[in-house]
Amino acid sequence: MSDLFIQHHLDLSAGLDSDPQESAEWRDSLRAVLHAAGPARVRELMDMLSALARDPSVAWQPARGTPYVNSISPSQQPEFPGDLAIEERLASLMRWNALAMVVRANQAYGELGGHIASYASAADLFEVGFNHFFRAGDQADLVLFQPHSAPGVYARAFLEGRLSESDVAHYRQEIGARATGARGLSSYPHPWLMPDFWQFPTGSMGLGPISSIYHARFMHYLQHRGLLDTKARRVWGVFGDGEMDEPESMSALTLAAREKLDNLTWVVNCNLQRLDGPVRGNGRIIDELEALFAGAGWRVIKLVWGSDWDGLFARDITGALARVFSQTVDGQFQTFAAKDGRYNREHFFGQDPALAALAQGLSDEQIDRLKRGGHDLVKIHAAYHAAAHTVGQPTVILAQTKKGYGMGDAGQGRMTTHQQKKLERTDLLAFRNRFNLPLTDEQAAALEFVKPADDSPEMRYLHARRAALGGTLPSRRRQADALPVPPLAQYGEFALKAAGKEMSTTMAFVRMLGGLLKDKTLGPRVVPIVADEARTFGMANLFKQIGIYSFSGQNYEPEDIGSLMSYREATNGQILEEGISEAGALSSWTAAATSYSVHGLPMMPFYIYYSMFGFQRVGDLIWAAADQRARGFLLGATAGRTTLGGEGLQHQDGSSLVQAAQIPNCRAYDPCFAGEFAVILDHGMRQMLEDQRDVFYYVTLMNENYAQPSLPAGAEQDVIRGMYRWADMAVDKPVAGAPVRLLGSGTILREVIAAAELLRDDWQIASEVWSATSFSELAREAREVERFNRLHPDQPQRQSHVGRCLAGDAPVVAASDYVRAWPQLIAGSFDAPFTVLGTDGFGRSDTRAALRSFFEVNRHHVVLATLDALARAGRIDRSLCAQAIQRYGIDTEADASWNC
Ligand SMILES: Cc1ncc(C[n+]2csc(CCOP(=O)(O)OP(=O)(O)O)c2C)c(N)n1
Repeated sequence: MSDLFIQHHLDLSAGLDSDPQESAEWRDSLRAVLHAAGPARVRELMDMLSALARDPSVAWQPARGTPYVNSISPSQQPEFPGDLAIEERLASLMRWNALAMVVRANQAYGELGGHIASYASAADLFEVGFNHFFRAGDQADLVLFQPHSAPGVYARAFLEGRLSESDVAHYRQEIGARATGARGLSSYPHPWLMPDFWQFPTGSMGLGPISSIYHARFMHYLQHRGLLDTKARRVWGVFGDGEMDEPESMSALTLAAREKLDNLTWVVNCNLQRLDGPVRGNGRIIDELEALFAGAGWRVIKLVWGSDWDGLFARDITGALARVFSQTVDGQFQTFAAKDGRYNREHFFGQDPALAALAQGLSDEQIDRLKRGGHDLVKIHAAYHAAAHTVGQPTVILAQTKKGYGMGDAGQGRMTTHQQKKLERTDLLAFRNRFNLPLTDEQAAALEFVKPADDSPEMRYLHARRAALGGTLPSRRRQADALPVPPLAQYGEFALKAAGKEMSTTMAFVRMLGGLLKDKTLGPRVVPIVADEARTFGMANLFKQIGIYSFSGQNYEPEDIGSLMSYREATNGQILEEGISEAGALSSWTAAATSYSVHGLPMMPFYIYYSMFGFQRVGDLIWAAADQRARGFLLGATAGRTTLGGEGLQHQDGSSLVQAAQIPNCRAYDPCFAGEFAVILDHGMRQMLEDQRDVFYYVTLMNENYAQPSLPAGAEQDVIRGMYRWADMAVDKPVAGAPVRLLGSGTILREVIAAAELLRDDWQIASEVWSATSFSELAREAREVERFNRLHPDQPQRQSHVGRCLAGDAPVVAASDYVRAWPQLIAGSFDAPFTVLGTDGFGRSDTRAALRSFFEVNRHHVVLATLDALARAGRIDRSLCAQAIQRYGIDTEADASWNC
């Protein structure tokens, strides 16, 4: 037991001790046990005593938090296994090249932006990982980097020879770089933009942290299901202390501890600052995070002070340091970081005579150079080493650093440092001096990149360390072995040839999923994911059949054990039941959907959820998954504003498809019939698993039961393209000339079909009925065709699928269960007049029929809209509209408050 801890205790209890002599006896006894029997015995005794003290009559509670010192004492530090001097030189080179990259880009184009100060604070944390821990190759670790420290990662890749000088000179110039033959470097980690390099998109704060937890969990899942040996691999995440404020960062901490994710280490770079100012100016972020993480069940390693402080602590027999630290808030620590040695002597050490005495042997320069823990390679190594050897718990390392470390007056600890991206000549020279960089004044002022000769000790060391750790990183695998998809007939025949059988598309999906799970090759790779809605979607039978994944199996007898559908958790369970966490479920989905790349093992995740709680709720996570080139299915169940009757405003989804359409590699579909869904499912799996396309699918599923027709012969290709001709409603003597064209999507197709029948029977108007399975796919192709035609006026003009289907001037009327913007995606892609009905506005709770009438998307409104379109086109007399209003009892003064 260190004197420091005892002193800290004495400080805290000073004046509160009712019997100091008795206290001293207890303290001495404990100390004696420690010396005689060691720490394990102390822990035993403490466990026993604290159990006794927790008796309700005593009501003892442990104090939260530990002193503001390192969790690992000098005596516990393993010997540093590297060459400290070389590593420090390398870290200095990384710092310089990263800084030069940002400043150069901004000298050339002031608008490019970039960050220097964050990596300046994180460089040592990154470097120890790169030199000693982050493994690459077959047993690669997963490393998530703080996004705005990307220049540091590029700087390393430059020294490693993976990026050329021209590449790093084109930081944030991805488009311009092409003309020069260089590779432009993306601002932040974006696998979409640098698919061989970045693995994990972390640019949106909070998503890296939550994602890292679910990646670590998914590695356990693969291990426990016997699919892949991931035992030796770890997940490392280096994040900011400000980033910990994001709800996503914190939301899965308990899951990580509950699932004993000892393959997970977070390094939180506590530079005490975020963008605008201090993270906790009036408190201490390290204390706050310590309590949070420890409370959630993580091992917390505080890495607060560097080795230079060890001697000060050893000499500090009065405990003055711990006392002063306990009274110093982060805002003040930041000021100390921004000021020089002289100021710190006066204002930090000068606070207490005992401290002033401690500082007496130090020059101002030495005081200035006293390192915080996160800048000390030896201490960082000790912390990482401890984390990597922790069993049964995830670990967080809370590393105290200085933001803008080494930037001197230009940035260290400054309020404005986050956005500092231009440095004056004097600042550059000062930085050069501070880190002993081999640059002349002119070279430094010209921001020359530094790369030592290949046979220099630094470069040989750098390469040797990476070779020992399996290769370079980050490095992303683009493809994996193709996974064969079973023939659709094997599991989807019932849907293709439904012949009027009544079911919902959700039921059809669940049945197809059951079939896929039985396939010997694909079955084990299927990952069904739910966020506490499996019963809602009729999937409860899967609980027993394939089990719910639980790393600890099932240690209780489920209440429904006798039933066919009993709740079954199992170590090798296949379903990921994420509880009520859409963010968690989406993160799991992403882990599975990128397994082909991260693990070389393609998986096929199906995350089925309340569609309203998808793009709207976790849209940014979906965007990041898209960036990460995820491959899998998102199934927006209970879809549609009027199809999920009853549930009302918060639940009824009228917009997901439009949001999905904005994601470039998302293929969004709104099928009405089970047969259409089957074709989309088959096509999607082939695209992703066999052809290895970096796309994912969003498909709506309905909870409405209706008769499912067989899919018309030969419709498959057009289902995928986005529309196919469902039926022709012919009339002997049509009153409006050529048939009008009616488009329906999702369940509203059924209203459109009914409207076509009314047009035929009541108005002798012929129509073509088209099932529009995907307005976004139609629009995507139409855009491509339009662009080609515009840019190639001298070549034969092309025609898009939608242009072909809707050629001519027959009016087109479209209706869906989504906002008008969904069908309007194809507006402009054909010449005929276009009328769109949709469900814009807030939802209401009522029956489907009432809702469809209210939102004016039912068959009567489709008929009226068609008559109106024909009248506007001069094909029929306008009086027919009034007749229709009367005939169908349409309330012309109805509440239209949906259009608020
Ligand atoms: C969701 C989201 N919100 C805001 C930002 C903009 N942003 C980038 S870095 C940053 C501050 C980060 O502070 P911290 O996590 O403490 O890291 P530091 O740069 O201090 O190391 C902010 C607000 C972002 N990238 N993502």
